[in-house]
Amino acid sequence: MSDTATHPHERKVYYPSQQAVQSARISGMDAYRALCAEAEGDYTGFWARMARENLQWQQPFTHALDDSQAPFYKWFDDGWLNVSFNCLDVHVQAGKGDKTAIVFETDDGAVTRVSYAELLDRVGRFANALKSLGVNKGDRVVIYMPMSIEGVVAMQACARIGATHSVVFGGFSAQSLRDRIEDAGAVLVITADEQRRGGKSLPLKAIVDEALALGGCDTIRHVVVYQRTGGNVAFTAPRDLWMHELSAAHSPDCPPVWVEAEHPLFLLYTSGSTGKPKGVQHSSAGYLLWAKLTMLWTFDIRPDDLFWCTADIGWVTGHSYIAYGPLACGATEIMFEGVPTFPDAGRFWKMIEQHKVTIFYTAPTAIRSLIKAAETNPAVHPRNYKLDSLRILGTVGEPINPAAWEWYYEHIGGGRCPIVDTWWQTETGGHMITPLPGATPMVPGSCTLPLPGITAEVVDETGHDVPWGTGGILVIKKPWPAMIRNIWGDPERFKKSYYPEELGGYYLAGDGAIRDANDGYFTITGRIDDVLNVSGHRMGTMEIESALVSHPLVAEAAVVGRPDDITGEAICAFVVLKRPRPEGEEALKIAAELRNHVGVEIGPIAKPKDIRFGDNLPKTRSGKIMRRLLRSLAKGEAVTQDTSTLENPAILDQLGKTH
Ligand code: 6R9
Repeated sequence: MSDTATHPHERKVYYPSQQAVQSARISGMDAYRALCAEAEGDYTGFWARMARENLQWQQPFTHALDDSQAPFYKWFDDGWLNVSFNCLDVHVQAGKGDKTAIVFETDDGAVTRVSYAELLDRVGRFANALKSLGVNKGDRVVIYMPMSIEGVVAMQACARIGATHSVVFGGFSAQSLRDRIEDAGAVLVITADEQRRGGKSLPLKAIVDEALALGGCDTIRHVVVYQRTGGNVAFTAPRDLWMHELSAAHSPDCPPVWVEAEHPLFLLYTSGSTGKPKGVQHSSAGYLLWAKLTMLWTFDIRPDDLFWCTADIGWVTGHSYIAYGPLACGATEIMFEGVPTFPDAGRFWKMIEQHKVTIFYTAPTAIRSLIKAAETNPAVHPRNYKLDSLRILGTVGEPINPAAWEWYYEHIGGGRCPIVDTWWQTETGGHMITPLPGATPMVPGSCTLPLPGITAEVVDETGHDVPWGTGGILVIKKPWPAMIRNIWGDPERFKKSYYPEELGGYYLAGDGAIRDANDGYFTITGRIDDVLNVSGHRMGTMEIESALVSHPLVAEAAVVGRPDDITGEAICAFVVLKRPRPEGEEALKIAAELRNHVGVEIGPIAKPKDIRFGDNLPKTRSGKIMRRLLRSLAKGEAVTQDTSTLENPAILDQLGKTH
C-alpha cells in the first residue's frame, strides 16, 4: 500500500506558483475542471472540437466516434489528412519556415540546427526517394536508427507518403529485429552505419545484415543507410543504398499523400505478458491530435520554449514527444545522441545551461542515477550549473519515488518549476494522468489526475469502482482518440489483452493504482501482469524466460522483478539446468554465459541482473511455478506466504541463497 493511502494527512503538497498559473494555457483548477465538465457533458462533441481546432484536415470529418465495432473504435473516420503536413507544411505556410525545429547535439558535443523549412525539404527529398524505391501507402518500413535528425526525417517521410513505420530501438539484437521485421512484413529497413554513444561506435548496419541473414525477412527489398560515422560497413548491391545519395537525387517537392484518419501511422512493438512482443498499432489523426494537445496542456508549450525530451525515438515517448508532438506545435526541441553520463554525469545539466532549455522531460531512473553520481562526485552536482532557464520539469516511464521527486524539484527545478509526473503507455499514445503545470497541486509520487476527456478509474476484477483509498486495477472507461487500434495481425489478442470481458468494456491498462482517500489523486502501484519495468523499459518475464530456455543448457527458467534503487526494478532469473546444479566459479561462469545469451536473443537491456540456480523451481502440486515466492526470494526476504500448496518446500532454502 502506498504512503499516500496510509498517511493521508502527512502528504506534502506543492502548489504551482501564481506566475505559473497566470500564464498557463489551462490556468488554475477551475479551468481544468471546466474542460473535464465539457468532455463529460458532450464526450464526442468535445473531441470533435479538439480535432477541428488543432489539426488541419484535407477533408473534414463528419462524426467523431464510431463504436459500432467496439473495441475496435474509429475516430474522425471519414476525415482525411496527412501527419507530416500537420507537423511541417502548416508552419512553413504560416511564415515560420525559418524557425528552428530541432537542435541536435551529438555524443561528442557538436551542435547542428535545422529549421522547419529545411526539415520539410529533407523530409520531402527522402519521401520522394522512398517512393522511387516502390514504397507505397500502407507498406511497413522498419527504422533501426540512432538518435538523429535523420531518424525524425525517416519517420516523417514515411508519414508523408502514408507508409506505416515501425521503429525498433537500437539496443535490440539481430534476433529481435528480425522478429519485428517478419511480424510487420516490412518492405524496407532504414538504418545507420553505426551509432555513437558514450564515446563508442556501435554497429547498426551489421546487425541489420545479421537479422536479414537469419531468414524470414523475404519481404525486405532495400536497406537504406544513414552515414553517421563513416565506419566500414558491408554493402550488398542492389539491396543497400545510402540515404544521402538517395536524398540528393530527389526533389524536395513531395506533395503529401492524404490518408484516412484511421490509417496506421505506425506500429511499435512492446512487451506483453506472453513471449511474443506485440505490434501496437496507432492511427494517424487521433494519435497526432493527442501528441499535440498533450504538448499544449501538459507542457504548456509556447513559441519561445526550448523543449527537451531525453527519450530515444525507439520508444513511444520519443515518438509522441520528439518526432510528432513538438513539431505539430511548431516548437523548437533538442535532440541528444548520447548518454547522460558521458563525458561525465553532468552532461544533462551542462546541456540545459548551454542551450537554455525551458522544459525538460526525462525518466526517474535517469534522475536516480544522476543523484547518485552527484552525491559521489561533487563536480557533477547540478549546483555547478545555471539551470534558471527551466520552467517545467517532467518524468515518465515508471513511478518516481518521493525522494527523487524532491531532489528533482529542488536541485534541477530550483524549487520553482512544476513537475509533471506523466502516467501513460505505448498503447495510450500520449499522457493520460498527469498534473497540469499551471493548475494541479502536486504530491510527490502521485501522477495526480486524468487529463480532460480521459476517463481513468480504479476498479476491481469485475469492473466495479473501488472506493478511494482502496487499491485496484487501473482502467480507462471510454475510448479516446489516441488509443491503440489493434495488435498488428492479431485482433483476438488485442481484445483479450485490453478488453477482457469481465471488465465490461473498459480498457485494461495492466497497472495497479490507488486513489487518495481525500482528493482522489492517482498513485500507480506497478504492473499487475508479468511485465517488468527496468529503467523505464518494459520487459515481459515470459520473453526473458523463452530466451533463457532457448540456451542448450537450460531446462527451465522463471523470471521475476525485484526492487532496485536505480533501475526501479531489476531482472532476477531462477534457472534449472539440464545438468547438476553448478556452484562457485562454475555457477558464475554459466550465469555470465546465460546473460550473454539473453543479450543476443533480445538485447542488452533484457540481461538478468541476478541468476540463481536450483535443482527445481517452487511449484504447486498442479505444477504451477509460484512466482510470488520467487519474488520474495529475489528480494532477499524470508518467505512468509502460505507454502502449504507447495510440492517441494525444500527448494526455497536452495534458491534463497545468492552466490
Ligand atoms: C510512456 C511509457 C508503460 C508502463 C505503464 C506503467 C509505467 C509509465 C509512469 C509509469 C508510474 C508514471 N509508467 N509512466 N508508472 N508513473 N508516470 O513509459 O510507455 O514503455 O509502454 O510503459 O510504464 O507501468 O504501464 P511504456
